Amino acid sequence: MADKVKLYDIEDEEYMLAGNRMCSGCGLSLIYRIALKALGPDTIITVPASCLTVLHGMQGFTSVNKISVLNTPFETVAASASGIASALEMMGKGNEVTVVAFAGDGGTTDIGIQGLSGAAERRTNFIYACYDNEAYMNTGVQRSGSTPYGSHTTTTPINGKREHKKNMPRILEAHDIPYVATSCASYPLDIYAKFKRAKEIKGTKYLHILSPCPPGWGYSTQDTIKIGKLSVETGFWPLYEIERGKFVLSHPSNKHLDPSKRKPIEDYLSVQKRFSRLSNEEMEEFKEYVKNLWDYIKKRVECNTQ
Ligand SMILES: Cc1ncc(C[n+]2csc(CCOP(=O)(O)OP(=O)(O)O)c2C)c(N)n1
Ligand code: SF4
Ligand SMILES: [Mg+2]
Repeated sequence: MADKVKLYDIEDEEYMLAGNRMCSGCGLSLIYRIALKALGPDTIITVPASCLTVLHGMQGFTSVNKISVLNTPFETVAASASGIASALEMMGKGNEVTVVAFAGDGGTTDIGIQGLSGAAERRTNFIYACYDNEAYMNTGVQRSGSTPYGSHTTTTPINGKREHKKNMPRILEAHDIPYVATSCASYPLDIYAKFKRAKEIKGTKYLHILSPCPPGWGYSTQDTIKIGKLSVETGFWPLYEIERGKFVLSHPSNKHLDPSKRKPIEDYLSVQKRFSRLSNEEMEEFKEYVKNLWDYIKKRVECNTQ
């Protein structure tokens, strides 16, 4: 499992330069800055079409420093990372360079899932990181497989999305890979620790990081950290690691096995415009979703102690 990280453990070196084209308050900017510090310069990253491409900018004007990045077609981020990982193995550099595919939720849960599944099944030695802003944000907030129930997007404008979020970490765990973890932009130490751990393990590692997005979710730019924390504190987005089948809740989610320690889900939903038209019945549906999620987690945690 990931080692506990303190603020002074985080690298001073900045791989993301000041000034980029992301919206102010973007959760992805925070995630990427911390992830690059954990990964270091001996890293090659593949990035599909997404807000992350915008962060990188164009050759000659890029905001990312010292780390090699390859922009790939939307559906090929895992396939291109697989090719790079194979080439490095053949050159005898498989242990020297970390290969990372870094993609949005659309590029992961929908359009890139086939390539990701194939790479995981082939035991490709790479980290796949999905930053999840819960819609196709770069093209104007279209619904993805990872958009939550009830959320209004430009393709679910009348009643909001009718289905719950696809549980991608569970899908990846079913591939029997050595490391799966969740995190959130509001917890930089957690992000850092989990990238560091993923880097140490050979084989396919999958990180799924919730990434609040002010324009897509409908809140003020200064509230990104607060909203991300509410996702965790209400139990909507549990933080955990699964290393070689062992499921461990991360701080601060470990206390949320007790439902009385979770904040009401309304605290999270009511501060975002995308959920502003939820009916009472839909709110109940959300509560049921969180309850089911935690019933499952409880079983997983109990399995570890048997
Ligand atoms: C094959 C293909 N289809 C559609 C697009 C248009 N496109 C570019 S970015 C994007 C949205 C990506 O969504 P996501 O992966 O969730 O990343 P985000 O933009 O939210 O960061 C889309 C649909 C494309 N570039 N290529
Ligand atoms: S649309 Fe959302 S994810 Fe994209 S740059 Fe803006 S805040 Fe970040
Ligand atoms: Mg997205």
